[in-house]
Amino acid sequence: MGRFLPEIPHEELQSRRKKCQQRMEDGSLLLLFTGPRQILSNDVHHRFRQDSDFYYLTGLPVEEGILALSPESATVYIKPGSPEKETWEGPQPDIIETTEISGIEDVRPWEKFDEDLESLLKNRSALYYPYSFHPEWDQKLLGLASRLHLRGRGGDAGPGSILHSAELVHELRMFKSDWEIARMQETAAITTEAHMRVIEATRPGVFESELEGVLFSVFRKHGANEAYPSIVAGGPRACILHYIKNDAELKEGQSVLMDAAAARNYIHSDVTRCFPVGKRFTQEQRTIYEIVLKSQKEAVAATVVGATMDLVHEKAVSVLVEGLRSIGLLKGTTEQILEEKSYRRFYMHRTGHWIGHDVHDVGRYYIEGKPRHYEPGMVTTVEPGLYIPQDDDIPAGFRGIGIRIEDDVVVTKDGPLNLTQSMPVEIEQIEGLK
Ligand SMILES: [Mn+2]
Repeated sequence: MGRFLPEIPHEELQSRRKKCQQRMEDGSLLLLFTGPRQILSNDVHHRFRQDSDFYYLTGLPVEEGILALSPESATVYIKPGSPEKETWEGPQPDIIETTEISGIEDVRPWEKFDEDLESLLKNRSALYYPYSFHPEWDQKLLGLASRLHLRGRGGDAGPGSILHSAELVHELRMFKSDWEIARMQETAAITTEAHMRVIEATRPGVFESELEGVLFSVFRKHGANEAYPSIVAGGPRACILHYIKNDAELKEGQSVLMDAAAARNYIHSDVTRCFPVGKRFTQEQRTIYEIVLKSQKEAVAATVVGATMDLVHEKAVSVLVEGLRSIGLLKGTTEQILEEKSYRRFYMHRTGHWIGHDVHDVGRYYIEGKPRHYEPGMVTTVEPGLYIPQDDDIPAGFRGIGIRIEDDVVVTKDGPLNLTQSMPVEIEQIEGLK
């Protein structure tokens, strides 16, 4: 093996491509493109982030590549590196290395794509591609497809229909293989280690940014990166759902909401834990924490074959509502509260989302307008929370408390498999780390 270690075994990639090919219409073609490099500022780019669909089917890190998949064949076009590019950016896979990484035998240089394009599109029953994602490809593909139709007298035609590649690839990506679940377990373990290091390092006077640095050092130690911008929110900032400034000083008596997780080779975790800045939660923080924990446990237990995202959400909401009624923050009957949705003052987001090669993973949540039933191999987050506003009608001790507890759960035929179950979640466990 040469300069590149494949990140995904060939058998795994081949099984994904085969499943994709079996879902394609006879005589159709799928085209996928690498993601464009994003600019950070001026002429400096972000770290390259591969297109998830392209990576899922090829395992290739190349910045300029095209996958052409028909029900019978797979071809990859790549721009091999030049000595000059390699001086600046290091080794780029050549034709042979591209085969070694992807297991795809037919690898061609980028320039060949323009030559091949007409024969690739001609007389196809359908073309699947991520339309309106790359305007330059839209122009090229739609332009040629339409010219082929105009030349119909010669006996040829363009693709009969154009379908979004999501129809094919995203549906496959929803169902995780055993190999993917094992990788998700690894990122969950890295995430667990990072959270525990942060909880140990938290004390009054520490800044949120320092804790973010602790997370990052654990992620990088394991060759991972942050799966999304980490949220390290002390005190009332926990009620800002997408707080990512992470620049404030932590004070005794506050709790921290940390929504942060690792991703490695485009396999993501998404985990939230809450912990006190000092040694112990306050009584009010503890009260809110216990309500959210009960809700989260029941929602995880409800993540079973045949359930739906909506059912799990309703389960989580019902426990939160009972808890808020018991401490007087919500008044009225449960039915009224659910009917009027007055709980949304304290719980305004959904309870879960798919997770995988994207942190908010692809795949439909509804089929023909109805919530989709859980099937084995689907992976979802379960993340109820409560966010108590700093309003005059709220008892002082509860104002500004924000608690969310989030784990990643695999639906299996034997019940929910919580990938982050080894992470401390009970109050005693969390306070025990301090
Ligand atoms: Mn999440």
